[in-house]
Amino acid sequence: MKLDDIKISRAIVEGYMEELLDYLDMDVAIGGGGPSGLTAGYYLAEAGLKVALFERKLSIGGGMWGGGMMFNKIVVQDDGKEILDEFGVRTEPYDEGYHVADSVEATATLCSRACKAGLKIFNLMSIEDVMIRDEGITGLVLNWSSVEMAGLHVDPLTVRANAVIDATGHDCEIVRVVERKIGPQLNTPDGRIQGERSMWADAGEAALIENTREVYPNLYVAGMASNAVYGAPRMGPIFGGMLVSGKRVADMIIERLK
Ligand code: 48F
Repeated sequence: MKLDDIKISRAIVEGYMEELLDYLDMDVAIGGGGPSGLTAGYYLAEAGLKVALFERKLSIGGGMWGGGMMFNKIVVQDDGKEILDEFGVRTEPYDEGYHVADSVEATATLCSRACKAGLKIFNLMSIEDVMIRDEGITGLVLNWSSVEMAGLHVDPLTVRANAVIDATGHDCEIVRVVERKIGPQLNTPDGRIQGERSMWADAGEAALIENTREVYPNLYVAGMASNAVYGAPRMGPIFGGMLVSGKRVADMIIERLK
């Protein structure tokens, strides 16, 4: 077969544009492709919802590839192991209630299973703003990460969603935009972002589940963004809470939208 370079270009441009057009309207838009965003995306897609995830970086997986200080292992507790089991990620028992997984296998598998479940991932896109209407958040404002990185003066485009998840990690970037735009109206004690506390695995993991919630109408937080918004500790390379938080936010949205 003789290859036609232009046909290859056409296949890529047509395929991408078709999907981008399709996802201008969706049920759920997720910001951030770390463990919590991927887990949420998997369960939402499994439930039959139309869901896309927007990730700033080239690679999906956020802070899970590097394990702890580049020792590429992650630790999960029993409830996190149950989720890894469902994904088909192998774990080794360590001590009672502690399980160890290879972070590369875990990250790659989460990404693969979420895509196969029907989650559409757009990488290399940065969320720079949200759409705010009377009823709450109604969508995301996106631009190419390369535009952001180069500091180019290029206007963004928008996508509409019935629910948005901030899974952007420690910086809780989506909630931060909302706070900046509308002032202290978040569902937190003083309406503002409370800020992440110093590392304490036990307290951080316990608080995370409680903190996985709707922080403003139609805007949910999951993963490390939850603890950053609600003023709870970070927890380092223990990932059970991230997975459970992703599942929890998915369950909350499924119950609401279905
Ligand atoms: O940081 P990240 O892995 O978030 P997570 O799911 O998991 C946290 C753990 O990795 C770890 C931890 C475990 O105890 O504390 O840190 O809460 O992934 C967040 C992803 O969001 C992307 C970012 O590139 C990363 O891949 N991201 C952040 N801001 C934006 C964004 C944005 N404005 N637009 C698009 N993507």
